[in-house]
Amino acid sequence: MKQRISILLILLLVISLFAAGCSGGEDTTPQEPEDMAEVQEEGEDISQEPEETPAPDGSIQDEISAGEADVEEEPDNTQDQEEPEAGEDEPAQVVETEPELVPEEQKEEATEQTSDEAQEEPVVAEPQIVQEGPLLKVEGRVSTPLSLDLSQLKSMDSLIYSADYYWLNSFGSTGHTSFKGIKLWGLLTEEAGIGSDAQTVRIVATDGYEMTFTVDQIRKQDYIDETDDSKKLPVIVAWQEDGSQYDSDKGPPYKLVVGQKEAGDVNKPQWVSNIDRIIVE
Ligand SMILES: Nc1nc2c(c(=O)[nH]1)N[C@H]1C(S)=C(S)[C@@H](COP(=O)(O)O)O[C@H]1N2
Ligand SMILES: [Mo]
Repeated sequence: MKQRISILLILLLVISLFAAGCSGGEDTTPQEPEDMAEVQEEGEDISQEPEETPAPDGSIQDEISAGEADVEEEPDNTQDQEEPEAGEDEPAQVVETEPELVPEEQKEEATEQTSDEAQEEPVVAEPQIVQEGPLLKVEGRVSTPLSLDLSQLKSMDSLIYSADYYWLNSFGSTGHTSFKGIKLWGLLTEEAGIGSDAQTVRIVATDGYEMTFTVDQIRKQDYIDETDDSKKLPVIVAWQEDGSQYDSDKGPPYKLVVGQKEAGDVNKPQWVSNIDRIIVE
C-alpha cells in the first residue's frame, strides 16, 4: 500500500510540476489582456506596467527632473499639461501628482493675471482719454457741434486771450478782474463753423442762468474798459480768474466774460458762470 501511495504521490508531483512549468512559461510573456488581469489579481508588481517600467539606469528620474525644471522655468506653459515627456512618464505616480499641482497654482495665477489684464484694459484706456473737467458744448446752427474739455480748450493756442476786464454791476460796485480763456468768436468760426444764417448766441449755465447775445455782439472785438481807453476787449470763455483755475467740482469751469459797450454799461450781470452749453440760433 505504501508503495502505491508513494507512486501516486510522485505521479501527482510530476503532474503538478509539469503544470507549473507550463503556466510559468506563459507568465513571462503576459501580452493577453486576460493574462494581465490574472497577473494583476495576483498582485504581482513586476507586471503592472511591464513595458513602461523605467530602465534601471534611472533615466525616468532624469526625465522627471527635466519635467519639473521645465515647469518652473516656463510658468506660462500652463497648457502644456500634455507635455510629451510627462505623457511618457505617466506610469510614475510622482509625475502624475506633482505636475498637476504646480500647473494648478500657475493656472490660478494665470487666470488672475488674465482677468486683471481684462479689468485693467478699460482702466488703462480711460486715463488715455482723461477728460479735464466738465465738457463745454457748442450746438445749434454750427457745422461742427463741439464738446470740449479744458485740455482741448487750452490747446487752442491762437484763440487764447488774457486781460483785465473792468466790471460794473447793477448795484454800482466796480472792479477789475483778470481772466484767461479763449475768444468765443474764434471758437465759433474756426472750430464750430457757425452758420451764416445764425442770429443769436445763447450762453446757458448749469444753474439755468442764461444770457442771449446777438451774433454781432459776439463778433465784436472792441469792448471797452471805461477806466482805460487803450483796451479793446473780445468776448471770452474764461477758465482762469485772477490766476486761479475754476474748481471743476463746483461746476463747469467756464465763465463768459464781456467788456463794456460804452461807459456806464452794467456788464457784470452778463458774465455767465458755469457754462454748460452755447447754443447758436
Ligand atoms: N450761472 C450764473 N451766472 C451768473 C449769475 C447766476 O446767477 N448764475 N448771476 C449773474 C449776476 S446777476 C452777477 S451780478 C454776476 C455775479 O458775479 P459773481 O458771482 O462773480 O459775483 O454773475 C452773473 N452770472
Ligand atoms: Mo447781479
